[in-house]
Amino acid sequence: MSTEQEQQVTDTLERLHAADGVDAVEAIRVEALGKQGWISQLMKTLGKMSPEERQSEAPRIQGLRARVAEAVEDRKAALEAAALEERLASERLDLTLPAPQAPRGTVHPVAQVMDELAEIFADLGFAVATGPEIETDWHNFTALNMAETHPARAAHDTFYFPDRNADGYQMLLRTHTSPVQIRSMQDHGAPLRIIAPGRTYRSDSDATHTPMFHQVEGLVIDEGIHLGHLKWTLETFLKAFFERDDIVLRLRPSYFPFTEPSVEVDVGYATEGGRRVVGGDGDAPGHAWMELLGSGMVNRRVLEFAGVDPERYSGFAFGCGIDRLAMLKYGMNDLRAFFDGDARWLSHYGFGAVDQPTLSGGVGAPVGVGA
Ligand code: 2NL
Repeated sequence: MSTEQEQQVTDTLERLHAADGVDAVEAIRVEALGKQGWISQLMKTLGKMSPEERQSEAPRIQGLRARVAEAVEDRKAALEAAALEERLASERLDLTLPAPQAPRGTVHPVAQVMDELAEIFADLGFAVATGPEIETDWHNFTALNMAETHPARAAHDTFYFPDRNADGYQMLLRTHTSPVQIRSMQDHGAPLRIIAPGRTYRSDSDATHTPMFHQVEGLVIDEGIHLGHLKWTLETFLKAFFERDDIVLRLRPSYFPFTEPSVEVDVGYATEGGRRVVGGDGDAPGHAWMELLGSGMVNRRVLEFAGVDPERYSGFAFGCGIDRLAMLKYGMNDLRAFFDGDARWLSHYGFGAVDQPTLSGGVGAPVGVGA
């Protein structure tokens, strides 16, 4: 009887050893140790034995059961370990594989042009000045010698806030960045060389006007500043900005309340494949003139308003749309697309996330030299 049982245990252990999967091991376990299994049946026979017989048989049968149970667990563990080994060997993680590209933003053309302006004018000794977009009517109009009756002050041209500030000034969204220059003169006095780029607002909206747009103004105050300084500075700036040496300017007399005399500046351009390309004499065949910016010698009344002595100092100033500069340099034709926030337009016209200003070698470098 016990030799037969020993044989059965040996068989079971051999079959367990040969079992090639967890399912096969489980089937063998049920055959031996399950409710109807042969070892479980043997256990039941203990109940029918005499106490003496049970005392000698019970440890033996429990021994059989323990050997089989242990063999089942060992085989299961061995098979699971082998399966894990196989997975580890086949599922290799290649850490040298390039990671998927994270989505990257791009530099907006307006931001790019602002960077370029800062770069060019830094070479000419200008600092970048900034100031509030919500202004008083004094800084935005009065200090710029704009009469109480000036049409630009009209409510249909300017965005006004309903309440006045603590000093009784009417508040508005600045219509140009000139108030930044007024504040700079008040804070720092003369001499001064600054550009003031930033957002400006006018109650205007059509194909060529957006209610928010970007402007850059420049201001130089020192002793002996004259119109020649203005012309040279604008010429040098435009040559660097458009990266061409053949920029030709035409200065026309004009009128602004804040400058006297006032000068409208045109630039010569050619039309190539339906695109305006800046450069060349506007009077040359196939060329024309385009109005690019307004400028002039700072009106002495503006210097007085800003606390600068007009007997000692003179200065020039200019103002220009940044959006317009971007359109001309990068061949964009629809101003409204600038502020639609359409990512497809940006990926077409935008610049890399870490783009540098495209200027070749700074002001004074020969055209075409540099990065
Ligand atoms: C234009 C013309 C201009 C100025 C802006 C200015 C600023 C101060 C004093 C005097 Cl603080 N002038 N700025 C001067 C002339 C023209 O802008 O057509 N802008 C788009």
